[in-house]
Amino acid sequence: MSTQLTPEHFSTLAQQAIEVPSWAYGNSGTRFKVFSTPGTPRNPFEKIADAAEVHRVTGLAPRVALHIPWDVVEDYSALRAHAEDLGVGLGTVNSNTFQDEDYKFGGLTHVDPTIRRKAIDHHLRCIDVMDATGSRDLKLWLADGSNYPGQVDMRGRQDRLQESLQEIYARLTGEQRLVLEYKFFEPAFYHTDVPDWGTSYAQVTALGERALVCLDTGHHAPGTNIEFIVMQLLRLGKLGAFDFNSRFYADDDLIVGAADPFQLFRIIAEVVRGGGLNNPDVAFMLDQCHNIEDKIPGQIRSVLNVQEMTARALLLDRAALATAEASGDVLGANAVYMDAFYTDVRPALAEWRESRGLPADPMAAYAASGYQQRITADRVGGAQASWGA
Ligand code: PSV
Ligand code: MN
Ligand code: MN
Repeated sequence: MSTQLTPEHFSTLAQQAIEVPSWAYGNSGTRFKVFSTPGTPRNPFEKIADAAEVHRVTGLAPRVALHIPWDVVEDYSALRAHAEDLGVGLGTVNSNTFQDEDYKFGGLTHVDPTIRRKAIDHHLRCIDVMDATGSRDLKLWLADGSNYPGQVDMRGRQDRLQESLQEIYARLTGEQRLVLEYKFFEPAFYHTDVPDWGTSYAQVTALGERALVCLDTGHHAPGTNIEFIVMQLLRLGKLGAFDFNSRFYADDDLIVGAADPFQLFRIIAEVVRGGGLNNPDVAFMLDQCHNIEDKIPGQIRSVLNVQEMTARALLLDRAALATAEASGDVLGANAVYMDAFYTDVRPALAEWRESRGLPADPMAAYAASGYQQRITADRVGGAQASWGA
């Protein structure tokens, strides 16, 4: 049994890239209260600046995802240049068809062709944004669904969804991809039009190769074996992206690895097993909201948690595991698995960071940098972000 990180492990870890969401830096909360944080960004340019801090102290977060219309700016090339000046790039463009009165009964699935047209056009505009930002992925998450049995014809909505997606997919060019995120409930409470990985898989498979599934770790019923889904989607070549976060109850959007580090370990172990680690076809992204904690340190903690669980997953002794599995050694196999999970890799990672010119303790380095004090003094009237109800 080896529980030492090797140079090979470190070179794998050096390639890791985790995209951070622009909306994590804005104020967020629940339907009860949105608490404001001093220094909150007032525009997308300031969100990018905050995200660049996360990358500066961790070397882990080279791209920032946008949400349209939350991150609408006049000149996306200027936003891109601003990001690049700060050492980061712009990543996934997330479409938003859930905050407009017209979408009360759905967008891409709506029974009324004029509303459907509006929702499709929004996505076509998102692709225009991608052209300007150099983003590869368009991510769709649909709030579409219904609250009462009989309220809608679920079958008709699947058909209309496919038609709408066909039109959006046809507009993609070059390396651009479409990733379709599923969620089992909320805001709709009876049925959701893309509730599970199977529906997302069926919809994207009908589109083509550059359409894939996005798995948000918070979007499953409690008790779901998420790592099984990860395994299956990798096996099928259809896992396009992760939205990482953690949850105690529903779509809590808490810091990834905070609620259940073992689950994060199990997920990343399957990613490694399935060839999805540092594989450009599988985008690692955070989708989180920091309701009460400071946002930039919240994001730093998050990417470090992913790095830490990746290191532990890399320690899994695959040969010993395979031997135990093949011989029906139930407890032996489980012991091999747990040895990797229980290994404390933090001191080794700290030392390795320093050897690469990064701070051994990125949380402490950010706290000592004075950045938080500067933005608190400079920015007044920060934006209420995004999501939280
Ligand atoms: C929806 O719950 C979701 O997970 C989708 O990814 C959205 O784009 C994101 O949250 C932010 O609202
Ligand atoms: Mn998500
Ligand atoms: Mn969510």
